[in-house]
Amino acid sequence: MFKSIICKLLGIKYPLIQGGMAWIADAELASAVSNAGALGVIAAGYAPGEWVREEIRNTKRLTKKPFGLNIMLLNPNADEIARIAIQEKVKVVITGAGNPGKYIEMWKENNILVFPVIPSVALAIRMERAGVDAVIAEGGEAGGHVGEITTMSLIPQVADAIKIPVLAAGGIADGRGLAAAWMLGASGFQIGTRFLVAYECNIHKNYKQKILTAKDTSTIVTGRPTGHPVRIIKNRLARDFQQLDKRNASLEEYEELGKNSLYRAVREGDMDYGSIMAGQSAGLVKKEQTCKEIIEEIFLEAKKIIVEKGKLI
Ligand code: TUI
Repeated sequence: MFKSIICKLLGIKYPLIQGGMAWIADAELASAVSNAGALGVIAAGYAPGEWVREEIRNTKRLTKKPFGLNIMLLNPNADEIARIAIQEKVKVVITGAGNPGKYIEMWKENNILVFPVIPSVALAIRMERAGVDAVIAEGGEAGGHVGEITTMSLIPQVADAIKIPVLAAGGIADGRGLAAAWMLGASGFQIGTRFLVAYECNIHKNYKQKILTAKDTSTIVTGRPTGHPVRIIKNRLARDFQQLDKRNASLEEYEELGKNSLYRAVREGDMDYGSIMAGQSAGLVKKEQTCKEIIEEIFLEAKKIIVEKGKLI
């Protein structure tokens, strides 16, 4: 069950990709996810190229299974990282926060699979035409930089609009969400928030605690006027960003407030002025587990639900 085209394309057991969380998704997390049979992903985030190269090499030491590299296209080093993906023979590149059009030909010539994250049908169509292998359609429930359309509405519309495989992201944290996304037409999934509390996830314990105690209403999207809206857990930083949103502040003011804020949350555990990126599904995340336990539990639950609900029809 859930054996899909994505398993075949990537050479993995479960059609699940770990979200490419900036400052968070390192070699340890990526290799743990890959060793458990899904696709682990290193997040380049805002990191320099040399850090990315090192993490790719470290991941290769920690797993013999396939893994991916997430390139966040707002990174000023994106061009260099795009070339590092080729030099280091990465199997699959996932892109976020922009249109990867200018890199696609070069990656495809080097036999790299390309899975862009897209927030709309229009971009999905453009990406299919540009020759990508699959798209990750991400609903606005996701954490971090988000689009406006919800997963429930986005997945079936993207699935109808293109022929290449669609992976669903945003709001999925358990077997119920995964089963629902499968029914909407997804042949694979991306999960970020639930992996934040994995034992193999190297973030500050305060960050994990925030996820474990989050409720349905704990997150908020700020920064819409900048064109780069971001979903984070509500705290003093979120409140100050909201003030900027209200008075149409300048980009410089956003930059000043946001500077190093993700690092402050992830590494220093600053829960007041750190940027605690998380999806709305944080309210579903109640316990720390290994990546293997998380993955196996989600797929077992999804399978049970589909079988049991099927009997009612
Ligand atoms: O990229 C993400 N999530 C992220 S990136 C990030 S780092 C960051 N920090 C502060 C501000 C901005 C970024 C934290 N979380 N998810 C994938 C994603 N991609 N969501 C939305 C998009 C997207 C948006 C516009 C993809 C393509 C796109 O194209 C616009 C265009 O250029 O056509």
